[in-house]
Amino acid sequence: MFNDLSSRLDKIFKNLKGKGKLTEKNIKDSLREIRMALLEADVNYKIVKTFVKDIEEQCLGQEVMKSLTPGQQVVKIVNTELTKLMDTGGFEVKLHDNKINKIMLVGLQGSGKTTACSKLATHFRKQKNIFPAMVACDVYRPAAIHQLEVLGKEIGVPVHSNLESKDVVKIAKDALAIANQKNHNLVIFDTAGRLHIDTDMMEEVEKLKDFLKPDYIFFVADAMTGQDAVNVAKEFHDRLDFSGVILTKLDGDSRGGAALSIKAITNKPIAFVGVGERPSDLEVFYADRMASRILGMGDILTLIDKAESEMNEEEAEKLAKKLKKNQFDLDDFLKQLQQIKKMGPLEGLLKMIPGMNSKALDNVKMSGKELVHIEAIIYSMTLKERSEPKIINGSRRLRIAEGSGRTVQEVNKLLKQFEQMKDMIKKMNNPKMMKKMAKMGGPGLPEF
Ligand SMILES: Nc1nc2c(ncn2[C@@H]2O[C@H](COP(=O)(O)OP(=O)(O)O)[C@@H](O)[C@H]2O)c(=O)[nH]1
Ligand SMILES: [Mg+2]
Repeated sequence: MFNDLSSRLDKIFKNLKGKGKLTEKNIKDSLREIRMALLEADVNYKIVKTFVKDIEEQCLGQEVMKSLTPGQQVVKIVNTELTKLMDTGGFEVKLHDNKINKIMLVGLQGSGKTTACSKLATHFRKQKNIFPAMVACDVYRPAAIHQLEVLGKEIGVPVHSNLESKDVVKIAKDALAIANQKNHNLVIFDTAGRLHIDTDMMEEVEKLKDFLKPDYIFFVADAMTGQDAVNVAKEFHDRLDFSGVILTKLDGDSRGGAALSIKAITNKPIAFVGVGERPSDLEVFYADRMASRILGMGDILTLIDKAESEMNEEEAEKLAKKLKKNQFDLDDFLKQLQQIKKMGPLEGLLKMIPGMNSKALDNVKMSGKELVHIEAIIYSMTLKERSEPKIINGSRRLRIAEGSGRTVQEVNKLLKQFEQMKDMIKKMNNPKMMKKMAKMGGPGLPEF
């Protein structure tokens, strides 16, 4: 995500690192480079101009903080300003379980609307008492209707569609009646996009909006299209006054321009970001976290959020208790690994941990295959061995290795890693931290 921009900013800050104090000259030099970096990231030039001016004023007016080096000071200022650039002061989707909440998605063709429907359904379904359904209002392409139906099947969320009709208002009306009958309290409407802004399309979505009076309209924008996405956002905003933006394809090599310009141009927040093609690849957007991600500070909070929503609260509590009493056993260890697996590709998660640059990542890469091996080893143990790993002597190790089709060395390695993890747990006794860690998959991700 925003790799070019991140590495350019990193270089600028590294250059400042060697400087004893901030002078007007080194600030000016850095600002010139920040300006270039942002322009190259396809950020709107007017936004860049104001941004750089704000930073300059702050840098020059800064009291020299004893605790920070000049480089750190600039990073801090840039971080704050980047956050401001994307922040609209908190945005939250509030759903009510005693009415039908209506969400409508709009945007150009290929921006990711249909995928986003399934992502939102997956996301909100995790909330207690929310039962989503989806509606295919992209009526011009049978393939689009089919796509939503396939996604619906995949995630187990019903889809209302009507291949015979081109009347989106009628389809929406029918869908609401069915939702009412079947007690669905969240209905997400997929709409048709075009390759470019087009009067017919706009009129249709306006008509649908007038009928539905949706609780939220999200404009779905493809981050890869940079400034174009922002221009289109403005036109959609002028016509529809949408509530927020879902910025998709941030997992690709996008330059960052869209993310950094959309709020300034529309004054509407980015509500969610799409980070992959799967229904689970959606993250709530937080300006401060995105800023620190851009600055390569990782995004530990997103990681925790992700883990929290994947792991049920009760399990986490139970584990936290066990960790506290130092009763963590191999079964828990296995559960943690499976948890990690469920959360998605490990690398993606590891990247969110501050300090995990690509080099560090190479050292801790654990492929899905290795996880499968570990599972096999633990499954080959008896229940007693799992809860009391101390009893696993030489002959037991041999038996486990044979049973799991792995080597004794691998069994030894696993037991050693488990001991290390336990050791770390022992050293930690902050209950709050414990709970967080438990949710995250143990005290730090195990190194393999
Ligand atoms: N990598 C990636 N691909 C995405 C994301 N969101 C959507 N896509 C892909 O983009 C293409 C267009 O998405 P679709 O939902 O059909 O767009 P629509 O025309 O707006 O409905 C599909 O191939 C999706 O799999 C995302 O966040 N990341
Ligand atoms: Mg579509």
